[in-house]
Amino acid sequence: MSKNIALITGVTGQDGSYLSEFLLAKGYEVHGIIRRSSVDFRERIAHLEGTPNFHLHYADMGDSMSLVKLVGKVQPTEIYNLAAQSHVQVSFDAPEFTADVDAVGVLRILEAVRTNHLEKTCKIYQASTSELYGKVEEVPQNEKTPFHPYSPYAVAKLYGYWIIKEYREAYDMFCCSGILFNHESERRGETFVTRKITLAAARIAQGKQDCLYLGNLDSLRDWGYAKDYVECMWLILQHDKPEDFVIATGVQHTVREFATLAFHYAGIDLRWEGEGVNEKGIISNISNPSNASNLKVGDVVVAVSEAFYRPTDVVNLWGDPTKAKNELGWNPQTTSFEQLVQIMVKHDMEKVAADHVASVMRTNLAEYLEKGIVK
Ligand code: NAP
Ligand code: F7E
Repeated sequence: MSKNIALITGVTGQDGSYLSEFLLAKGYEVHGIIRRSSVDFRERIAHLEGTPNFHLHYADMGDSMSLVKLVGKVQPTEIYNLAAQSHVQVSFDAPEFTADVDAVGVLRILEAVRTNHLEKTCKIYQASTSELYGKVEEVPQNEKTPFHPYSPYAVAKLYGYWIIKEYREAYDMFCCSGILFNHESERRGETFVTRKITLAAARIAQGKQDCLYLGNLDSLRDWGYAKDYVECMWLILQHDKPEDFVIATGVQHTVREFATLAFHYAGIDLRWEGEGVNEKGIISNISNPSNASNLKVGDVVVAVSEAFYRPTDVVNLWGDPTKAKNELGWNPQTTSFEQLVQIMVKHDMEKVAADHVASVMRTNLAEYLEKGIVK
């Protein structure tokens, strides 16, 4: 039997790290693309480095030659194209870079496969996104819902979606899009709204931060757990024919609801007062007071800042995962919204506490060294 060899672009990201673990557990040889950075600690995959079937290679989505050479060297049977400038708000500040990596980058991967004559043996998964629905034309959204991208990120991803479809039809390649709705985890980047909230709730509960500033609290998202979603990426490539799938939980919540629940799990109940930019999250009850915090009922711990409003914002994402459920046998309710928030808050409460202990130890050590107590 031929060996399963996966090449993952974006291996250092949230999804890349979970997908690597998933594929290694299935016996795959996993190759990941990394790029040079001045800080070489790759936090999300550090625990995998040194694993016999796990290999990292330098390349870049902006560098065709590096991709062609790497695809030729690795001879993958499956490529998971997860690399992207994935932050919607950042795409307004760096639209050209976003287009290069998120749009033309997809083309570069497809051409790297063709240049190496692997189009009949290598399947390709493309990380498409619910942001394609943008200024939504129907709710909930499924595989037939028209697209209306509403940010430079979404427009770039739309090119990726269509070029994948084009190569499938023109060259009979097994390439597919997973149209994934927001998926979060304790490994989520710290500037996405969910992780920003869970980290801030943990810091505020432990007296390390006074207030959390957010943008649009009314925005609706269909949030799932990233660990559950990487299974779908694999299932899409194991399907008998190449097709696109919506991956979502089918349940919608506002940013405000996410924040209310996250603070609750951190021991702080909130009530909301005011509207728009004047809305505030105010403490109504403290169930788990930390010695380190001086919090009291009535304190404002969440406020709105216009700095986090977007020139155009996608405000009503709600996915219909029926096709994935019926054709891939995937369960969209493996982890509930409540469980997801709880997992993230528990992780961040522990992280903030551990960071505090580490900082106290560093301070003590510096003092002991200065006084000559330790040498
Ligand atoms: P992420 O945590 O932001 O990870 C992005 C990855 O892309 C990182 O490994 C990053 O490398 C890499 N990358 C960026 N530019 C690159 C370049 N020029 N060359 C090589 N690698 C580059 O994103 P994620 O949340 O795991 O998402 C994975 C994919 O799914 C992305 O394509 C995203 O757009 C898409 N998506 C995500 C969601 C979601 O809710 N998470 C939903 C739908 C679609 P560095 O570590 O070096 O920066
Ligand atoms: O924003 C609102 C914001 O940045 C969610 C990426 O993985 O999922 C992600 O994109 C909502 C938006 O994710 C803040 O305006 C309010 O309406 O967490 P986010 P996103 O833009 O949905 C999709 C599916 C992807 O494909 C992307 O790669 O929350 N919001 N206040 C805020 N958002 C942020 N970041 N920060 C705030 O303070």
